[in-house]
Amino acid sequence: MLEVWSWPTPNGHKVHIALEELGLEYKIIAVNIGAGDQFKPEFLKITPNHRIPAIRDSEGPGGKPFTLFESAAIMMYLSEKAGGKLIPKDPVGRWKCIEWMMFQMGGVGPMFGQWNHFGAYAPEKVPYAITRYGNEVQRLTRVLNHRLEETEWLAGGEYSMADIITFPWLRAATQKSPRFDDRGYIALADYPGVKRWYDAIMARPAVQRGLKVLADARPDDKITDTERENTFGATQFTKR
Ligand SMILES: N[C@@H](CCC(=O)N[C@@H](CS)C(=O)NCC(=O)O)C(=O)O
Repeated sequence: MLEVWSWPTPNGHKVHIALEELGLEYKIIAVNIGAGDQFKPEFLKITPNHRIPAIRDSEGPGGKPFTLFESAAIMMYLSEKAGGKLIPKDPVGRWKCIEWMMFQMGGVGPMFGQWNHFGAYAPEKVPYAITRYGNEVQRLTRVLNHRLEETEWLAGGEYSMADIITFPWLRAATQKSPRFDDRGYIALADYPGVKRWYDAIMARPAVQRGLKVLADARPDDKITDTERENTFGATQFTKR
């Protein structure tokens, strides 16, 4: 049994999409991070970092129970479990896939995340932070655009985990939602390479299925005081 502890945020979506693309069976356990579920002892047994996504595989390496956190590590593990699907086999493609996965983990995720934070979640507006992270979002999207004007997919000629891990962040930066109306959006029309890639990913049935996982669990609304406290307030620093 593969248990996936998750919530419908970009970091959750990437794993939901990967699971649907790989055709693995899994059980979703909702961790409502706005309500503080991430601090429950049963979740902290799976990840010491109280962040989604995290998994527990009752048939891990050596047939033994195994836990894993950090979305990129989870996606590599799932690929291996499915016989190596979605990470290219040839060395160039494989390393390019890992390169762009790291670019997401070290660049796109943290910078887009801070833009969301200061643009939509922070209790007061800090213009410097909104400009700083907004500029980084534009810069990183230009980097992706350069790549996607040269190659069909981020790893090169084939769709891979590198595309799946990056796509949900672009979706959150472009799709209209009351949550992000004050922050603003990036326009895909300004990035033709990214737009072609984005539309091709969005059209995949497994992606549509992945986006539906837990979709009704989280209102698409502005952040509440309770959510703000649990995800960014003192609770964060007193529980760990
Ligand atoms: N680097 C981590 C980031 C995970 C992460 O930031 N998850 C957020 C949701 S998108 C979370 O669980 N936040 C809960 C909290 O901050 O307590 C990954 O890629 O898995």
